[in-house]
Amino acid sequence: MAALTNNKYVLDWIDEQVALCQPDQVVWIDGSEEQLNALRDEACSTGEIIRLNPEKHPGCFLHRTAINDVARVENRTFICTPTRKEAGPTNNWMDPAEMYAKLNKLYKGAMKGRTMYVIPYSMSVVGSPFAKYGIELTDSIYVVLNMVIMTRAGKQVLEALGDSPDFIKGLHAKADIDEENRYIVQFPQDNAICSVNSGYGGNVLLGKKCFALRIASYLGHKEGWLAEHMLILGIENPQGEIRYLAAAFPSACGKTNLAMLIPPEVYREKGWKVWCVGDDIAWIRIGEDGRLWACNPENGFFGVAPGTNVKSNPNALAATRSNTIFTNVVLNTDDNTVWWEGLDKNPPKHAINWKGEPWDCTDGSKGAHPNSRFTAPAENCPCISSEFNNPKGVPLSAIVFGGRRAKTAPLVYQSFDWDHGVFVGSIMASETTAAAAGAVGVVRRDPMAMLPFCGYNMGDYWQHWIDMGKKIPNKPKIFNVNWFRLDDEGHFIWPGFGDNLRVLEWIMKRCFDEVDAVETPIGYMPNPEDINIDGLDGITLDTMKDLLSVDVPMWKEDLKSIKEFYAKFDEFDTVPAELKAHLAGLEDRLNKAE
Ligand code: GTP
Ligand code: SPV
Ligand code: MN
Repeated sequence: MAALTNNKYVLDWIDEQVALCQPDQVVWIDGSEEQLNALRDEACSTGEIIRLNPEKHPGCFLHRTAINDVARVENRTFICTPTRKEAGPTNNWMDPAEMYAKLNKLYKGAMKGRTMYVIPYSMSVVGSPFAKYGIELTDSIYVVLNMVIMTRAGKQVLEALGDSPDFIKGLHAKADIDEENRYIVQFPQDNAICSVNSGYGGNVLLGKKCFALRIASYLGHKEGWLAEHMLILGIENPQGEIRYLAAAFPSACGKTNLAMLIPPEVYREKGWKVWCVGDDIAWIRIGEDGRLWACNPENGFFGVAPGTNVKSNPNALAATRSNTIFTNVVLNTDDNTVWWEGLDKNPPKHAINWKGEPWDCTDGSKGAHPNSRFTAPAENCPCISSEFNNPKGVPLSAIVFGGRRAKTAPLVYQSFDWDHGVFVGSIMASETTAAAAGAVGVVRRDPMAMLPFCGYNMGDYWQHWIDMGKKIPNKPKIFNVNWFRLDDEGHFIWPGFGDNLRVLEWIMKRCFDEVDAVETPIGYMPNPEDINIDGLDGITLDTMKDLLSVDVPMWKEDLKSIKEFYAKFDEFDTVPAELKAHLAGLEDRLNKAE
């Protein structure tokens, strides 16, 4: 097939990868429906994807990954910089030359008998000054079909790139889906990403975590902006004013749900609305007006399926009705539709589980994988923001950090100032989830929800946040939230989901000086009566007092683990002095509070 560009940097690089991987043919993805339909048909004929019920799910497909390949693999993800210091203590590191040698052995001949697809794609709106371009080479039609949903992909990207060398090179080969030889590797200095032996989501959709977070965070550090694991949403109040915030929660901790929330009835009646700008990634720059502006570089949602239902997230559900790819959910063989745990209380009687086996919903096993996902076009979402396609993004009034903590972290608190907010982000901790391979439910430090996604030394990243603060005349205020506090019986105390707007309302009021707060050792907290609990069943002022309490002994326990975490950086001495001072300040205030 003829190349879709004359760009010699692109052509030379592809020639090299073709010589290495030895595909039978090379197919350029132009983005046309005609070409995509042909690929869908081909993938259906080989069983790679299954076409779902065209009435109930027009344009939708199901895909099952290999059972050893269902989540990101953090222990096999590397940042290959010339020195280990540049990657820092929280990333796996290998010398670039050594890693290339290892990878080249795995790529050699890996596409024999297969087709190499060339996917030109753009993160953010094609042609805008804020867009960045990538080319992903892959031997997976599933990857092609996901990338055209998740990014702006096709020949218009090559036209916008022209003859520039400024693009991110991504090479993905499924090879043998061998977990022992699975590698997800970023080479920030080379603008290059290599992925081999996986066919799952974040490991292979290279525009997402690999480019838009790991490589982009490295570029942001060099160029003076931020690439963050954040949702972006707008809250429209009854006066019709829209105020925006961005929020970083670790994987499977509620970004998609918060980004699309439907206000509780008592709010809806008054005219409150929430608009979704993004659900996973934010690129944040300082605007000419001195505020921070955030845009979502993606074009779709790669969302967690389990738990998504008409009540928890009707907007996400609506977004998945058409032109969506489902991965690792249950197939209902009676009507060719999909199901997952938490969708409704009627699991299908005749079904195939995520592993491709006949599934009896009464046998106690899960039908869908806990990290099963939907890939849905952003334009399908009923609450998509009118600013979604504005490459400048939206101005931020607040930045919110949050994690999944059964104890310790209160429902919400506000940092004293920007630097303290950076400290609050740096000490974030959360229980691990099924989004990454490994144990689930273990508390770990996950600064700014970027532990698996920061493309350089995390200490330098914190310093970059501190330095950014000095350059932003109109800084957003910084908060921390926790929707996941448990009672003694192990139930969530806070109802969460749409009701989280009640907390966001307080946050926005703080940003516009419309409500007072109480000063505590950890930050400013709401007066319990200042969170609106109208219309909430079973939540009283006492519940709010409990959710908003600071347990000093527990925080002192946490201090130990924060210190241990910071100590990891001693080797390179990259923890900013500002953060060390804030740690000492927190300890001091906790001591005085006893
Ligand atoms: P990634 O796509 O992995 O980055 O995840 P995410 O941060 O977008 O998480 P998502 O919104 O998909 O939520 C993950 C899980 O948390 C789902 O099972 C949700 O049902 C659950 N969840 C989300 N919001 C809340 C909440 O407010 N309260 C409770 N209790 N659970 C929630
Ligand atoms: C996450 O794990 O944070 C995700 C899913 O958003 S993945 O694309 O697999 O990284
Ligand atoms: Mn994510």
